Amino acid sequence: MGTHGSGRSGASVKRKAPVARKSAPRRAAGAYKFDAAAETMPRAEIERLQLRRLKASIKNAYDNVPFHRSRLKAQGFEPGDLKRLDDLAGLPFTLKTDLRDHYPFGLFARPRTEVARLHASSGTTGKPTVVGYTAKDISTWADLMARSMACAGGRPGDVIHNAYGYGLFTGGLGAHYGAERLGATVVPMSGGSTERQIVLITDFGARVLCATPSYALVIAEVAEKEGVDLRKSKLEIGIFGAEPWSEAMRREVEARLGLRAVDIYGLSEIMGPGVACECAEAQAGLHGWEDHFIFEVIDPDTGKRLKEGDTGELVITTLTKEALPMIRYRTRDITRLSTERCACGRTHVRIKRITGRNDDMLIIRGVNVYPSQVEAVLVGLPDVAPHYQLVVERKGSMDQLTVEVELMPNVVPTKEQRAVVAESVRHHIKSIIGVTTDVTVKEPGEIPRSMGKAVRVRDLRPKLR
Ligand code: DLL
Repeated sequence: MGTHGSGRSGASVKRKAPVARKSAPRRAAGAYKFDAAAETMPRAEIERLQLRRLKASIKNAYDNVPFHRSRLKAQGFEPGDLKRLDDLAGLPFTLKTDLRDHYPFGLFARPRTEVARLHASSGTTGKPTVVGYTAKDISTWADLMARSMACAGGRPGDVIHNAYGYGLFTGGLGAHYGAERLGATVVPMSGGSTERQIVLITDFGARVLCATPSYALVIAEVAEKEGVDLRKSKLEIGIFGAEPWSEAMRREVEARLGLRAVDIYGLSEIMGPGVACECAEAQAGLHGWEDHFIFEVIDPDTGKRLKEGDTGELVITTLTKEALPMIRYRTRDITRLSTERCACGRTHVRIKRITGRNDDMLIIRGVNVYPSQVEAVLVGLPDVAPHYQLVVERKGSMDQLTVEVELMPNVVPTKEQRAVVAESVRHHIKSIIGVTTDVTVKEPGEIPRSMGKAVRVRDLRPKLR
């Protein structure tokens, strides 16, 4: 920390305990204020705050969401029964399918008229997962995102180039509001038009780049091809997330863009980006903001809570969300936790790098894709058999998804017919799921049939370390 207006680059931040600034940093009206007390709170105090907020959050869910109320009641649980933080471990999990089953607004704890914004991410089938925010939720999110950006080394007065996608995806607007709250100048670039990104990064003097790590590498590659040396630009910090990435990838992108790359984590169901973020000082795990969330790691098979340091599935409970309180949401993300004090001085738990997921969701260039969604698209198309495989490869620094489909046996497999089917599959997947794919049209019977569970995905990407 200590990076607010200090003039030091992210790369040279010293390892020292955070210090609150004496003079207020230059800020836009209502902007984020660095709160050392919140980020370096003794753990006993964090837990006291969590218990108080958890009681209120469970009551919000119980009073206002019939789904939560009936499940808690079925266990004989009333909100007043929650006495200790550990009591949370006895409550039921919430799953992504619960959101789908109550599509679109059934898990909201506020009437639609109090919902200021909706976002959506891929659901497991045709319907997206819809999330909602009150005006206060959006403000809390902006605070946490500004806190995350400051933690990553961003500071008021920075130019923040935001290449996360704008729209229903939480990345673009999440980073946007956070950058404004921080008191930075935000460039709302969104993804794509890579040549233009490079011109604007250079001309506007961006110090911070927000993007998925794979897109950051694309920016580096295109710049190199064009003979632009972004290492000589003003870029100092990359705030990269929304997909799993490795230490090797971090080193690569840092070397090629000449910046310090920091990992940021979040998910729409819980809030969006800014649930947790690494600090520039240690780059050793993501500080999970425990004044707003409770993090647990469970054994994905038994559902039992694991002890600190053990690897399992991350489960998150929200403490301050108004519109969409979440009780023990199973993220499917695999990681481990550490409450060991960080070199930066922050006391909030660290979530170690997310190494993968324990469901079949793929993240292709930042877009979440479930095989079942692709299946739902294919089943609706004429001439295409319901047999398919998804092949994921790394081409350069980008993930490429190829959908292998089969023609129906009654279709004459001319070259033209294949081309028509390929284009139709590509077009429908792009417009319904939002991801660009290659399509290979195979002969009837060519896709391998399975005796047990069908193998839907061939993931040929190098494994994360
Ligand atoms: O990806 C929110 C986000 C935007 C995070 C920008 C960071 C930056 P969803 O689209 O709902 O939300 O996808 C959430 O993405 O459950 C993880 O599987 C994956 N994910 C997000 N951040 C990371 C990360 C946004 N740093 C899902 N490392 C999550 C690994 C990540 N996986």
